[in-house]
Parts: sequence; structure tokens; C-alpha cells
Amino acid sequence: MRLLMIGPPGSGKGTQAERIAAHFGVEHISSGDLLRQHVAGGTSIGRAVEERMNRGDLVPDGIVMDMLRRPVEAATRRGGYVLDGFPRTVEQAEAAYLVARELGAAVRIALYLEVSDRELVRRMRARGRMAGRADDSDEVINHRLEVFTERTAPLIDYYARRECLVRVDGDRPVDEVTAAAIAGLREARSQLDG
Ligand code: B4P
Repeated sequence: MRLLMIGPPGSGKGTQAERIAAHFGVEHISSGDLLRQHVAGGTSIGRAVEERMNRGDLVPDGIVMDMLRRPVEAATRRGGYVLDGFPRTVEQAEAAYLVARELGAAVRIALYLEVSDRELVRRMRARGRMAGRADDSDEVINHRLEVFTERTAPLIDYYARRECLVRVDGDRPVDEVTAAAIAGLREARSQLDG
């Protein structure tokens, strides 16, 4: 399985990607987690992206693409992946498609987690109190939602046109969202294979 997770900030991409990857026995790769590890480790990538992440802006496409290339290729060889947080823009999706096609590893399914703005804000505020993430302050949360609408939401149409989009109502308790996602993915896979 090669799956992309799309959703607004705080929609539960990380939460669900981990569970879906475990269910299908593939790797979970998170662009956000990898970037945060670079920031925490003070690497050159970390220093280049820290300010943008703290402001709630996307980091440059080239940095994300270079950072993900190796883990994605390795996971493809080992049977697949759930890629959470990438692509974030149509440009990233197009560039990734060209690379993946060369490797014979084009993605077949994208899962979109739909969650109301009100619930997104509630979750990110709660996470801000628990985990102290610099991008979970009120001002940055609003900016991240705007960035999603402008830059990432067009991906929903992009994948719907390619007939590989699975939509899941993410506005429910974690276990219910996981069950709906797995059911939707099984159906999509049987249609693709059938
Ligand atoms: P991400 O790490 O992708 O962060 P996110 O969108 O906030 O989180 P996610 O949707 O995974 O939510 P989570 O499961 O944690 O991105 C962070 C930053 O990295 C971006 O702003 C950008 O700067 C940069 N970045 C990443 N990828 C990039 C790319 N491709 N290009 C450019 N820049 C990129 O869930 C949120 C909270 O809700 C958690 O506390 C969770 O416990 C809770 N929760 C989850 N599901 C729930 C449910 N069903 N009910 C109640 N609570 C729930």
C-alpha cells in the first residue's frame, strides 16, 4: 500500500496514519515529525525551517522533497507506506508523481480527513497546552488554517479528478475515524484491483 494523508492542521493525520500503517503492515512517514526532529537536532535543515514552522508557514518544497526521498524509497522497497503531511501543495504532488513514476511507485490512494474549523481549533489549543508546540498558539493556528485553504485544499480536487480520493469524516472519536478510514481504504483497493 502507498497512501497519502491529506487534512487540515490538527485533523488527526498523524494520529490516524500511525494506526492505518500498523493495520496494513506498512511504514508511517510524517513530514512534520521529520522536520520537527531536524529542528530539535539543530541540523542545517532544522535551522532553515524553524522560523517558518513556528509562524505556521509551509517550508520550501525542495527541502521537503529532498528530506523525504530516501525514507520513501526505502519504505517502497519494504512494501509501502502511509505518508502523512505530504504533499501540501499541488506543486509538491506533481513533482512527487514524476519521481514516483520513474521508480514504478506512483501513489494510488489519497485519504482526506474532513474536520470542522471549530473542532480543529479546539484540538490544536488542547495540544498546545499538552505538548507545547510553538505552532499551536491562537494566532499561528488561524494562519495555518488559511495556509491550508489557500495552498493545500486544491489537492482535494487534484486527487478526486484522478479518482483515487477516499474522504473520511474526521470529526468523530479516534477509533471511529480509524474504522471508517480502514473500511474506505479496503473498498478503494478492491475497486482499483478489480
Ligand atoms: P504536521 O506535523 O503535518 O502537523 P498537523 O497538521 O498540525 O497535525 P496532524 O493533522 O498530524 O494532527 P494530529 O494527529 O497531531 O505539520 C506541521 C508543520 O510542518 C506545518 O505547519 C509546516 O510548516 C511543516 N510541514 C509539514 N509537511 C510539510 C510539507 N509537505 N510541505 C511544507 N511544509 C510542511 O492531531 C492533532 C491533535 O488532535 C492531537 O493532539 C491529537 O491527539 C488530537 N486528535 C486527533 N484525532 C482526534 C479525534 N478524532 N478526536 C479528538 N482529538 C483528536
